[in-house]
Amino acid sequence: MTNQRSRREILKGGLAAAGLGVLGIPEWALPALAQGETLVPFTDIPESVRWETPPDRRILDVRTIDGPFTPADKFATTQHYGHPTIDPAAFRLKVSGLVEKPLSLSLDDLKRMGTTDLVAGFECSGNRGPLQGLCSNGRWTGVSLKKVLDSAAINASAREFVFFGADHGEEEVEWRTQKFKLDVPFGRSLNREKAMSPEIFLAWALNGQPLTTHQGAPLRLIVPGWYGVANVKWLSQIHIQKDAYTGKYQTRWYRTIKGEMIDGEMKYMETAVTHMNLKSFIARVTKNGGPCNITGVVLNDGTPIKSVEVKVDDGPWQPATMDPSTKEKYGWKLFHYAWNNPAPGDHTLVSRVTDVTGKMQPTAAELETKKSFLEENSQSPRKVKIA
Ligand SMILES: Nc1nc2c(c(=O)[nH]1)N[C@H]1C(S)=C(S)[C@@H](COP(=O)(O)O)O[C@H]1N2
Ligand SMILES: [Mo]
Repeated sequence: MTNQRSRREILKGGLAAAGLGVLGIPEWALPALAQGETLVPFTDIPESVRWETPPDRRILDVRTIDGPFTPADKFATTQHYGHPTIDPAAFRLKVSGLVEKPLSLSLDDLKRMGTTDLVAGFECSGNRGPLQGLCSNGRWTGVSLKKVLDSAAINASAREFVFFGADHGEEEVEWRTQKFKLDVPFGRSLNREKAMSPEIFLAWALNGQPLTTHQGAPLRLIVPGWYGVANVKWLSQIHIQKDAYTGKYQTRWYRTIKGEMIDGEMKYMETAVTHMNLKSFIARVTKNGGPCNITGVVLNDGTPIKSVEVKVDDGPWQPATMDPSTKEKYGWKLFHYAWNNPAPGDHTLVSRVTDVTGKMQPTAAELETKKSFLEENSQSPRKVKIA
């Protein structure tokens, strides 16, 4: 038995036990296939993948992507402290600190401040190949954060805007030779300029339905074009201060350590995880008789896209076509590539995206000096088998 064969047999066995089809996903979860169309199997799915994830986490099976919006019950989801319990009737968003008018707003108060839609997709900064399942795209309904902040009358001295979730946990906080165990909320901050920019959004609905607990009900922050961690769920308080916020998930966990050549010397620099780096990946391959159709996803910070190319095995880069249904600035973009008459056997497929500034998705080799695993946006190969 070859390695590959045994891996596939094991995968099959495990899936049968879980009551799933050979593809590892319930039949109803698959997008409709055209008549005569079949899904081409990926052969690089790690044995360790658990499609049946714990109830508060979920990866998106990217093979099910068939349109611009991810349904709420498939939307990728994760967090650090589990789900908090919030009574929506008693819920108030507090705005405190360096403001003339501290606020305590119910969801209805917020809705009266205006209701607009924003299409935004994001990925967790830990998302990576081959599965790339920690990303999704949605149509959010809510209000511009700036409207809320303007009504609180922000003090001129305000510099740092801290967003706290209702979720919390015990953390060890070190000071000099002392260690304290403190119960702290999940918090993330934005500087004044970013917090006051008009696209920052407070959302109470996804795809036309109230947020579920998984997505941060009743209210979450959306920082369009930034990695998932910025989008604070179960948002309960905005505290405005002068000093930099130094919570664990602000200044320690969501950092990238990467070597850069500066004046001929390698310097290891640490940067904050903020806007999404330019990424594309192949999500799904289908076959209709001879030809195959490859569908993929582009995520970035909203900079317009110039092109996506696809490479089959050692062939040349070939242009893919952008899907006209995904044109929103901060939404993910889908692309398609017609792979005509692929030979039976194993193949490697990879995509790369270029934006209008000329920036191109890096190769894995170009990211070699990145020591921490977040912000992994390199070209992401997939392996398939044509029957
Ligand atoms: N309150 C709160 N918000 C949070 C987190 C958290 O732990 N607590 N995790 C962040 C991270 S790391 C990610 S990737 C996204 C995930 O959002 P989703 O579950 O809607 O995909 O939520 C972000 N917002
Ligand atoms: Mo994340």
